[in-house]
Amino acid sequence: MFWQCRSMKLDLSRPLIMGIVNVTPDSFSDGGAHDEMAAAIEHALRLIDEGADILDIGGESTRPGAAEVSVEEEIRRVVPVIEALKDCGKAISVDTSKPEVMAAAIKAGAHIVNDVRALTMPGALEVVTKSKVGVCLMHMQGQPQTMQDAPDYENVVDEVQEYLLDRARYCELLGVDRERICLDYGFGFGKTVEQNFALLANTTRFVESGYPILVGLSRKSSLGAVTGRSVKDRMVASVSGALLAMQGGAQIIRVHDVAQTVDALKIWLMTKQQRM
Ligand code: YH5
Repeated sequence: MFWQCRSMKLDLSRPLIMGIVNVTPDSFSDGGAHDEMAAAIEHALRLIDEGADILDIGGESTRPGAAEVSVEEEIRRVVPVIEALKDCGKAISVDTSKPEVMAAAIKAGAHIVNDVRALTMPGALEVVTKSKVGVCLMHMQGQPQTMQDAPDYENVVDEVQEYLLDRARYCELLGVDRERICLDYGFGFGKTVEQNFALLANTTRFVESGYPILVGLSRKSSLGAVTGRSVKDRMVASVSGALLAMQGGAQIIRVHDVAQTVDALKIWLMTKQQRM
């Protein structure tokens, strides 16, 4: 199985590790724009060294209650980082919902658009259709500011699955090749702790859809709810969740802790007859 991302055909015969690179003022430095960019690039290079297959560059926080960022500011944050990394040999993903940011990122060389809003912002689908980038369509109930207020489902697995398949079909209808699409059930996005784990436990159901499945649970609050640990102490819970996602057949795992997740991947691979 492959995921076609522009010129890159990602081989999904083993799970790929997507390393998270946040380009936000608070993540790395309190210096100026240059420091912020330099720190993000340095971090990305470290993640490559640790074994990341894909780098996910994000300039806007989608955590509940986070401040919104303007189009101009988001472009200012992510574009220089993408330009610096575009020839590093790894696939470059941009984590955004804004069509203008997608267009700027694609122009700068990004291979993947990773959208927690599944290309629902006006103009987003058109930007993606005009290029050949890979796209990750994620499910979210509500909007980041309020999504955790009252998650509501009759059957979370069925409803998320139906949403994602509808969205994939619609994107295909408007011209996104099937081989370019990846789906993500959106762990932590408008779901209770129980609902998040119901999705994780049913990863195989999503894998059976035939589309590549991306899972992102790294450091998320549901892991904190179960372990009683703060964000900085959720590495073991994150790697445990990543391993469960791999065992369920997920092909792309989005993580902060690349080195530790690669160790888990190596152990997992020994139980399959596959090679790195
Ligand atoms: C995702 O799951 N998540 S940004 C809250 C946290 C920790 C981490 C402390 N973009 C996903 O990583 N894209 C984000 O609590 C994503 N799938 C895809 N495809 C949120 C995040 C985070 C939020």
